[in-house]
Amino acid sequence: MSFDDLLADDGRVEPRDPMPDGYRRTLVRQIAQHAHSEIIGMQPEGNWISRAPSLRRKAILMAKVQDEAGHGLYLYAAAETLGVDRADLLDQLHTGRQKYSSIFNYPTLTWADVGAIGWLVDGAAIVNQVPLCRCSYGPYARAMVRICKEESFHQRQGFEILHTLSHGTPGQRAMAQDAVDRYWWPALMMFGPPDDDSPHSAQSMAWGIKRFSNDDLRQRFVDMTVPQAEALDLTLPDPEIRWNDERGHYDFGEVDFGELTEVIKGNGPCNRERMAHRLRAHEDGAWVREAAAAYAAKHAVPEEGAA
Ligand code: BYC
Repeated sequence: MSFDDLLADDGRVEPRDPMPDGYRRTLVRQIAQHAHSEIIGMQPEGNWISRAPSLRRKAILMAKVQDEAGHGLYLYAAAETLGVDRADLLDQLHTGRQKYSSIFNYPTLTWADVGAIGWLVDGAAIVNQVPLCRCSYGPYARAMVRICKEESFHQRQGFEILHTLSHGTPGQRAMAQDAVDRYWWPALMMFGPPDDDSPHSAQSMAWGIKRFSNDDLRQRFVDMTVPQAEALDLTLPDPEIRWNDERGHYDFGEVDFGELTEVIKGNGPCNRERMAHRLRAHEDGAWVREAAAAYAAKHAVPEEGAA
C-alpha cells in the first residue's frame, strides 16, 4: 500500500515502509526532542532524591526518575528505527542543535515542587502523549502506550504529595501553593506555541503524527486540571479562569509566549545548569559505553549464514 493510502486508511507506517523524507525528518526531530526531554527531565526531580522527607517518598521518587530514564531509552530506540544513530542524537543535544522541553529549565526549590511536577508536568505530558499512542508511525505509537501508563502513576503520586501538603501544617500548605503558583504557567507552555505561530503543526497533523493542535491540547489540560485543583483545595494563579457555558470549556488568561521563546533560546533560569550537568554525566559515563561495546563485541551472535 502506498504511504498516502496507508494514512488515508488510518494504518501504521512501519520502519521498512516507504515514507517521504519530510515525514522521516519530522519524526526524528520530535522523537529525539521527546527522548532528550525525558533524560534531562530526570534532573529537577533527581535533585530531591537525597532530600525526600521519608524513606517511602525516596523509594517512590527513585522509581519515578528511573522510569524517565526508561522512557528516554524506548524513545531513542524508536528514533533509531528511522535510520539515525543514538550517539549522533545525543551529540545534537549536547551541541544545542536539538531541543528538549522548556519545562525542565525551571528549578525545584522545595519538596512541594516534586508534587507540582508530578501533578502538572506529568499531567500535561499525559494530555499531550495519549493521542501520540495513535501516531501514524508504529514504533513511536507503541512506545507511547507504555510511557503513558507509567506517566499516569507519576501524575497520581504528584497529586498525592500536594494533597498531603495542602492538608498539612500552614507552612506545608503555603509551600504547596507556592509550587503550584510557579509551575502553572510553565506547564501550559509545554504544549508549544499557539496554533497560529506553530510552524510544524499543520503538516504534522496531516501526516497523523500529531492528532490535535497545541491550543486544543492546552485547553484540554486546563479543563482537566481546574476541578483537580479544587479537589486539592489549592488555587491556580490565574484570575481569569472561569467556566464558559457557551464554549463548554474553562476560559483562561494569556500565556506569556515571550517567556517560552526565551526559555527555548537558552535563557531560562536553569538552561545552562541542565546542559552542563548532562555533559558531565555523559563524559563520566564514557567508560560504561566502552565496557558495553566491548562486551557486545565479545558476545556477538554470528548472523545466520555467516561463516
Ligand atoms: N519546549 O511547531 P511547533 C515529559 C519547539 S517529556 C521546547 O509547535 P511541534 C516528562 C518545537 O520543537 C515532555 N521546545 O512544534 C519527562 C519547534 O522547534 P524546532 C516532552 C518547544 O513539534 C520527564 C518549535 O518550538 N514531550 O513530559 O509540532 C518527567 C515550533 O513548535 C516547545 C514531548 O516532547 C517546548 N515546550 O510541537 C516528566 C512530546 N514547544 O524543532 C514529564 C512530543 C515547541 O523547529 N512532542 N517547541 O527547532 C510534541 O508533542 C511536539 O513536538 C510539541 C511541539 C507539542 C512539543
